[in-house]
Amino acid sequence: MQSLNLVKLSKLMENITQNKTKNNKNNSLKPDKKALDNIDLINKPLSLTGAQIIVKALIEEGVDTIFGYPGGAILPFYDALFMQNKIHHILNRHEQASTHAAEGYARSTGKVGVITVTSGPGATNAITGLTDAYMDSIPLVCISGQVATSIIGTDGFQEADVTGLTRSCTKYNYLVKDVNDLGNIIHEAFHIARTNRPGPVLIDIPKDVQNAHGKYLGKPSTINRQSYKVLKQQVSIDHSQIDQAVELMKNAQRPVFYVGGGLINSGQKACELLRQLVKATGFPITQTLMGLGAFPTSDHHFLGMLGMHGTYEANMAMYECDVMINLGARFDDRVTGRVSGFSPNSKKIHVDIDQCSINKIIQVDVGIVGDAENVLEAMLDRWHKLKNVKQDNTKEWWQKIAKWRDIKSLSYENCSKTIKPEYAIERLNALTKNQKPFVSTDVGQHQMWSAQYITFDEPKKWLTSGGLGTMGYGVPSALGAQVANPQSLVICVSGDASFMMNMQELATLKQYNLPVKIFILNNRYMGMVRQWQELIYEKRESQSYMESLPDFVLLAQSFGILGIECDNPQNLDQKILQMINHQGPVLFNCVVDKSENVFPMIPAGSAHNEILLGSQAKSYVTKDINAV
Ligand SMILES: Cc1cc2nc3c(=O)[nH]c(=O)nc-3n(C[C@H](O)[C@H](O)[C@H](O)COP(=O)(O)OP(=O)(O)OC[C@H]3O[C@@H](n4cnc5c(N)ncnc54)[C@H](O)[C@@H]3O)c2cc1C
Ligand SMILES: Cc1ncc(C[n+]2csc(CCOP(=O)(O)OP(=O)(O)O)c2C)c(N)n1
Repeated sequence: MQSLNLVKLSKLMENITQNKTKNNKNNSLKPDKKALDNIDLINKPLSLTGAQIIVKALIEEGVDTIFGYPGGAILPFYDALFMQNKIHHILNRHEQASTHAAEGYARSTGKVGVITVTSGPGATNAITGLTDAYMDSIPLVCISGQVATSIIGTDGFQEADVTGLTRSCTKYNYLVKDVNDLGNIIHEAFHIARTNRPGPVLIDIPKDVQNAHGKYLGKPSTINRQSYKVLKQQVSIDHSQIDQAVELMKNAQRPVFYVGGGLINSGQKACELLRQLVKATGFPITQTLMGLGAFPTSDHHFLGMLGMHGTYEANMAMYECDVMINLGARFDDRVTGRVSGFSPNSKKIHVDIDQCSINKIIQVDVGIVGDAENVLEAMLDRWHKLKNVKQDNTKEWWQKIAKWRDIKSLSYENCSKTIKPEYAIERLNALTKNQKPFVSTDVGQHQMWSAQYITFDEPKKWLTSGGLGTMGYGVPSALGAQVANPQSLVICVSGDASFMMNMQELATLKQYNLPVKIFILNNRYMGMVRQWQELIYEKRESQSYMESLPDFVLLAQSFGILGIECDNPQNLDQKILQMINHQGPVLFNCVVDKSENVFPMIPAGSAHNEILLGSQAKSYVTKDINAV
């Protein structure tokens, strides 16, 4: 059987070679793209090259798209890729962009994003994106080429200790030494990336392993790793803890749900169960930057985002609540502020799939380890069985919240001459929200204004770099989301400084005609840095002014895409409409007020009740604000 397969394979390779020669004679580079597909896995076990095994295993994992950049050590794989037509390869212009594109693809679909890079600089360029995905729990598989095994450790050309370098920024990593292990490793990598707390997994594959022949047995029906158990498949949640949690909720007078990115990871059903629980309990809810969209932000139970740039009502509710229910959030320091002043008088419930998250930063009264979907199902079931729940337990609490809401902490002084950045985002939202766009951002003030003013009524629509705060994330992640969702409107809100960190991706957008709309809030500053310098460093604007910027319209044109500029609030709507009605990619240079700051703001190290308000909101503050 096996020898028959080898005969088949060698015939096939002969055909491929003949085809290639023929094609080359015709000066055409088109190969027989079906060649690799024709290798029949039914007649397993089959000897393939390592490179072919990678392609086959990716196809069996259902991979339709990979983002990457070739180079010497990954060329065998790129050659095998050339011989098939199931996987679409997007050629980014920088490996960092490939990783963010894969993140955008993954976050917007719930699938694993895949990246392929070469050894040395290819792999090191991917490290920022891997770290970003690690911080934000995004499932990725990164395949890196490595120098041949005989050269490893000799400072070979383009050699880097990639497994060493990525050990702390991946959920798991592998250096494959034997081609016969390759197939299983790839399937295991996908399994690890997507299950439990998702994250990036790297597989470093030396060039000789890609060239060697080995056996591939196909995708195993189950993956059993002694040290790795999948929580979602374990139905046995600790019901005594669910009972304790629901008992606290039942007696709460000032409860608040604090919901994070874990809900988005858990999936659509978890988000639906959350809606049901909020409806059943009538409790207010706040979401982290990473959680936006898990619960509809237009619902009246939603208090706005919490944390450093969260709303007054969300932060005050967190400060004064008596029961806090954290669902899939990790008590990040942008959220807690000074830990000793965080939600000082509440009983705390924390639901997280990662055991290590519980009691890591904030000591809780009830810690439940589990997938949000399973836990919410159990909580809801328990809540419905409760008897004698007082309907008006939280009436006074809602009255207090209404007073906090009256402050209108997101209000700002608008202007008829210059475009206020908040206004620009509000208009962008108003003119696009009926299309339910995917929105990515870069990092800085524009990111916070987007979080504050854009409506997110569905999960997976919001793509932002929360944990690492990576400038340069916005354009490529939007690109990845657009590849995954070709019919959807995809907008990237960026800043002039962040945009320039990955602007080479305009070429990728053009090449694949990906109609991403890039909306730059151009304040000529690293605005967020300038804001801190103004508020904390007595206005010493050290290195935060962008003295030289390109002409963004001409820049867009030079890449062959449409550039639009607007500096007048009166023209803004019409130009935004021009942008969204354009069929292809657009670079929109929105020239905004240079000196606007993001408010509210809780200075780092302060507590939630030490929140700073903008001047407009301050004017709404009344003396009896806390008197209910
Ligand atoms: C300039 C800037 C300003 C920022 N300001 C703010 C701010 O004002 N407010 C704010 O909220 N953030 C802010 N952030 C983001 C902040 O740094 C963190 O990224 C964010 O708060 C973390 O969100 P999260 O707690 O939802 O955690 P995530 O990073 O999304 O982590 C998710 C948690 O859920 C768990 N989990 C994963 N899957 C599941 C599952 N299936 N079931 C259950 N649990 C699961 C994980 O183990 C993890 O603990 C800012 C970032 C930047 C760059
Ligand atoms: C790669 C990287 N370098 C530095 C920073 C620190 N940083 C955070 S926000 C910011 C300024 C961003 O400026 P811009 O993109 O113009 O956005 P704005 O704040 O003006 O909206 C900087 C430098 C970062 N987050 N990421």
